[in-house]
Amino acid sequence: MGIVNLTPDSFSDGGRYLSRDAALAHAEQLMAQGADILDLGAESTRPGAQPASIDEELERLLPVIEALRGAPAAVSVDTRKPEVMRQVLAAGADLINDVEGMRSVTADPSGHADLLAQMRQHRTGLCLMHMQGDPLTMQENPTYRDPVEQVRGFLQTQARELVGQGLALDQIILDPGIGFGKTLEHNQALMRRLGRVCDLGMPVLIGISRKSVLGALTGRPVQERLAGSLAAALAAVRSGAQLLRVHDVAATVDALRVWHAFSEPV
Ligand code: HH2
Repeated sequence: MGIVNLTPDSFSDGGRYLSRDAALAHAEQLMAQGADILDLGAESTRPGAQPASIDEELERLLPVIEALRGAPAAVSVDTRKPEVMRQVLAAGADLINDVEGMRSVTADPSGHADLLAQMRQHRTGLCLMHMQGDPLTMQENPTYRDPVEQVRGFLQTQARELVGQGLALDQIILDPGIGFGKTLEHNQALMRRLGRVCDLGMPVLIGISRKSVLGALTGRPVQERLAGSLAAALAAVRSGAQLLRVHDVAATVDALRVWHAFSEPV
């Protein structure tokens, strides 16, 4: 999954692909490099980020989704807002990636009956991510009794709720949410014991590309985290991840090819 940020303020490339044309050129490049999914995001969720309005998100997303109709990659939209989900699905998006794990929908399923129906009908893929708190404050003092079991429990509950609302299990992808309300130790525990999330029986996605956890381990600024990102991607795959959300698609594809060629099948 290649990242296309249509934001002014994402942590590593905010502002670079704000215009429709710049975003499309970037999307084309990521597909040529081997991305199977494009993840379009119009609201940064980095720690401390300010929320975007529904209109701002839609103004940034809709022209790009329309231009990507018929593209060889699936189009995912990274959004927390049910109204944005509704409109991007109507415009042709294939997947919804919600960093809040669809909490707003499961808290009020009857209020979102039309969105759930749309997702059932189109067999929309749905990535449920775990986040403690919200982006404004999540890194202030994240605390867990047991991060792995709590994250697993949250993802299991959300997936069950949605299956209870008629979505199929094979529409759902799980993501422990590296860096979202988590210290280095929490992230490390989740990466090392990812099997506890994989054993829920749904594909697992990891987004760790260029994140500050890599800065904490290497001392490198965001522009110098490619080696760390590749090592983390391989560690995630070895632990059972089936999808990787990355900025550097070409380098990740190469790393995976070589690693698969020389590894025992897992
Ligand atoms: N991380 C970010 C955004 N969306 N979605 C999923 N499923 N998993 C992630 O780990 C994830 C995500 C980070 O967002 P942001 O800070 O805006 O930057 P970028 O989009 O460049 O990664």
